[in-house]
Amino acid sequence: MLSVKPPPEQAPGGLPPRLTRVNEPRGKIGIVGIGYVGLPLAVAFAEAGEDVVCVDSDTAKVEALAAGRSYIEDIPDAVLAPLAERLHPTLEYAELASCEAVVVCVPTPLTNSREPDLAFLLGAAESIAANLRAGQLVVLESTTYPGTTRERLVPILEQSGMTAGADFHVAFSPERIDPGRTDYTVRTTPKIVGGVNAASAERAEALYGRICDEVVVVSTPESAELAKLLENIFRSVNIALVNELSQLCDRLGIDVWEVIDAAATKPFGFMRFEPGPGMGGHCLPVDPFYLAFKAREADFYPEFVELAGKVNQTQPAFCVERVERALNDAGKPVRGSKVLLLGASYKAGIGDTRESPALKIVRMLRERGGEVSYHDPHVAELAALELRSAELEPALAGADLVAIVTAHPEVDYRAVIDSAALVLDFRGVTRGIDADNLIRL
Ligand code: SAJ
Repeated sequence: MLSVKPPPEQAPGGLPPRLTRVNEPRGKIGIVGIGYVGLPLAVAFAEAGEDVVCVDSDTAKVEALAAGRSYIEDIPDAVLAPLAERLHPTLEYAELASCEAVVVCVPTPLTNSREPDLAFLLGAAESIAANLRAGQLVVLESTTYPGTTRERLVPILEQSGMTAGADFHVAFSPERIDPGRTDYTVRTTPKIVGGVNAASAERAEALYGRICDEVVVVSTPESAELAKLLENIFRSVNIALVNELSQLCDRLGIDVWEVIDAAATKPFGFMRFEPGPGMGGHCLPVDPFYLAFKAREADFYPEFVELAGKVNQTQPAFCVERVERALNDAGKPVRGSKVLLLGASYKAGIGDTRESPALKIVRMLRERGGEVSYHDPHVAELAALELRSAELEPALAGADLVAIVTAHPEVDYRAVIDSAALVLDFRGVTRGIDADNLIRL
């Protein structure tokens, strides 16, 4: 737990004392970007008794939050209702002037040429700088490459004429929001902080100590930035390994699921990852490119990391090849065949379709003349593909092939197998079931 330090001495001339102590006067907490990272954080601070200024450039989000309506699947309206007094959604950055700390949770996507796109971050930094007050702490939570906080954010904030680490404080603290996860929360997930100096780290430690059971202080923002990338790239590399293994097992005629189940019986030294139709979401497919970008600046080529990205990118095509072969074995070409995809979101239990492999599979099957539909209890429509989620029973009956792309827990897969002509399971959710019309990845 955090140590409480004695109150600071007064600096000469009545100005707020230069920042050397953690327990600065308590003002509001500012959150910039109230999306899937910012909103859970705002809720955590409000539940801890803080007044939270929630800034976003999306009028719809600000209006929804002002009306107590959530737009994040993991945060039901009932959670927001008791916090209405404490959450202050606004489009106005000027309201951050009353905050003791400002936490930045804006998107850090990729450009079309798969380079880091810091536009949202740099834009937010400009607006924060224009309203920056002495004594404030600014924390960046958006996932990014090491050096962003010190090399990109600080110079913009210092346009205020103040000095980072002296007149105001800056730290990086990676978000660890895992959509759909319930066993860990913002409070119970250890929070890493790295300050531009020791005083900034102390401030950030004190801030998160109000909402997190454990705060882990690292020596620099760069270490914190890279730790986040490592966490996610560790997953993308291991997912690539088992995806590649699934392609090899297909060649060798070995059941990849049996292999992984067997390996996972080892009580030490092995961590289970599962092959599938590919890797989606807004983090794992993106983060390796942030690392590679920074590495190239240092004339370093992280081939391992980039290779994992390439392997995961090939998995949707491998799944389409499996559909082609399964239909062919049933004497049907893809052209004109009705293919129903079960699950469109990028992973089970959520409705997020960003970078979902299902989108690529729909496009590739359509290119081959397939008539593709989907059913997903979490995704009502795929507007870009002009598709709406089909009613399950009639869709199962009418399909030549049903492919399980995302295995939502609320679907009865035994019933799917009983009522479909042919089922191809890309997620291994039918393990333990043997049926003539069932094929697994
Ligand atoms: N996937 C597999 N096989 C596996 C595990 C995942 O194919 O064994 C696929 C999933 O189906 C999905 C993709 O990978 O398409 C990513 O899913 P995920 O659950 O691994 O990751 P995210 O993107 O939903 O969330 C990750 C989490 N990172 C870690 O657990 C280290 C989350 O905690 C982060 O906060 C989040 O990234 C983020 O925002 O960075």
